[in-house]
Amino acid sequence: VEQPAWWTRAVVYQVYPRSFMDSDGDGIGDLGGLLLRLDHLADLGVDVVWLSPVYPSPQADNGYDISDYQDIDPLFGSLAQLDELVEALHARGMKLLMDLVVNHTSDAHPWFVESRSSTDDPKRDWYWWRPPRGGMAPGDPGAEPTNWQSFFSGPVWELDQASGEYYLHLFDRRQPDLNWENPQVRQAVYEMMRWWLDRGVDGFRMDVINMISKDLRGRDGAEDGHLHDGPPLPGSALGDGSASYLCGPRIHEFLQEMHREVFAGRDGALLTVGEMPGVTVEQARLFTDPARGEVDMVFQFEHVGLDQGTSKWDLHPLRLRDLKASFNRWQAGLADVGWNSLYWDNHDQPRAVSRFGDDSPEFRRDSATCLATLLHLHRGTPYVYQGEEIGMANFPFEALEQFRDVESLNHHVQAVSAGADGASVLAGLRAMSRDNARTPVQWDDSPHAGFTTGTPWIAVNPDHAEWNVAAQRDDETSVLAHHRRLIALRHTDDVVALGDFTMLLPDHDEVYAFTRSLAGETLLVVCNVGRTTYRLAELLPEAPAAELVLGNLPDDDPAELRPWEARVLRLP
Ligand code: TEU
Repeated sequence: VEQPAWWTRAVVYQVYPRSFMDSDGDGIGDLGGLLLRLDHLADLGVDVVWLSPVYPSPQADNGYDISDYQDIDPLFGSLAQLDELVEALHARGMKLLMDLVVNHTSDAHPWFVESRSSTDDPKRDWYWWRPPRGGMAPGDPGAEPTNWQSFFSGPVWELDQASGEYYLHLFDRRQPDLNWENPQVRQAVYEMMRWWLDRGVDGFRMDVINMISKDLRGRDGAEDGHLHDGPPLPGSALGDGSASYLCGPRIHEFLQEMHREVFAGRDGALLTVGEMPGVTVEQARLFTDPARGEVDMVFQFEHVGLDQGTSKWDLHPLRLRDLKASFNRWQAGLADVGWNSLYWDNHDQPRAVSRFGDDSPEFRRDSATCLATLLHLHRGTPYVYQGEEIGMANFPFEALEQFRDVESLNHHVQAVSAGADGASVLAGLRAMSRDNARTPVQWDDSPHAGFTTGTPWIAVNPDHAEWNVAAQRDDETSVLAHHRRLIALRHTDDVVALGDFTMLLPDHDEVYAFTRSLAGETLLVVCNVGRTTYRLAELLPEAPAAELVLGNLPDDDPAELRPWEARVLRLP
């Protein structure tokens, strides 16, 4: 019998370096700061650190616009410090995942600078260049080769005046997309990846990796024929091109090639996770089937889309039964083949306690620990995003000047110029802006929360006086202590790591319950995702008599399930 992979019992912690810890007083977090805080991670018990990009970058998208894949931006430190980080993490039994952003580069990357320099430059074909739409002049309204809207508002095509051609950028115009059809591009990426692995890093989180294969052929199959327009997007003059670039025709071929060229022969101790917006369960089974040699697990986006309407700014209340149906489908779909990653938060999502929990003073601690229990007890590898372990909440944004994120700022410009009312655009930003996740980690109650001695690049949440690491470190009832226990439980309990998943009470509007079973042992997990008190026996007759393995509230009445209470019980 084959041993389950090491990462089936691992927990990953994501560091967004700009907001984690600043060591030099410039107000921006750095590697020196991360090195100072490794004890926090060791104390939490996490196994892997995923580090968001620290490479040289103009920082148009906080480092997701890379201008050199094989160095460290002086803003964050040096290669020597990166080596020091690898060594220090390994010494503590932790691994390091680098962020691999190879769907696009920065427009300042030498590859793009060369590519744009002339239409016959050898690197011209490393990016997606196209002439204006048939018969139109460069720059004419609507002359973009397709009608696709970019993730960060506006068209995905940017005109280069010098050549009269457009280049493709699915994200910001300063993030041109690499052309993976060109084998030289792929080899250059693989070589860079091997260089990092040789340096001692333990794997990669792969940014929007399901977008690297694109179909830009026209309807008649000709490259320069009429390209595919997408269906119109609600409230926009532009269209949805995702059918042409999400999980495109060669995506599995490219990932298998990458696996052969980069990971083959050294996979065992490594970890790969592919970030895949729009991926379906059926596709994820293929991506994560170990026999196919693609990636170990994927980030899917279904559960973080359930509280949205036609766009991420169009808010809808989450219905718990939809969340259960979604998780249940992913648990079942990747049960016999493949593996799930589990997350509420990352640097692109608002804070879970504010979004899915209840960040009012009365229920903030309890809802943060309830959500954590719910997530960590599923089958899959849990990801903890910096600050989540202390219940950090959304920022009380009041004015546009407080935002930093390119996505938020572009959206505001676009929405207001399209006639939307400023106050309602701001309300959407307040709830959904990625900046909610990007305010500095709250280490203590000092003026800048112990994050920096300078002026932080984005404001520290005013709630840091109460909500901070120092206040929770020695408090066994804290959100932090609860995360420590959940992580330890996954390390010690085979049922948590490997047990089968069965959803219970699928239609209940407030209680989320399931079992995990392995070799005759069963854990029952019951979480009250709301403010009502329930008689436990009326929900799950076997629960009151079961042994409590872990709970998030003081255990004074086993018969009752109180607001935001979560219990992990062992059935006899
Ligand atoms: O994000 C990809 C992505 O599609 C989203 O999470 C995106 O940020 C969100 O949907 C916008 O509404 C990845 C990175 O995680 C993100 O930080 C980068 O900005 C993006 O790719 C481009 O590299």
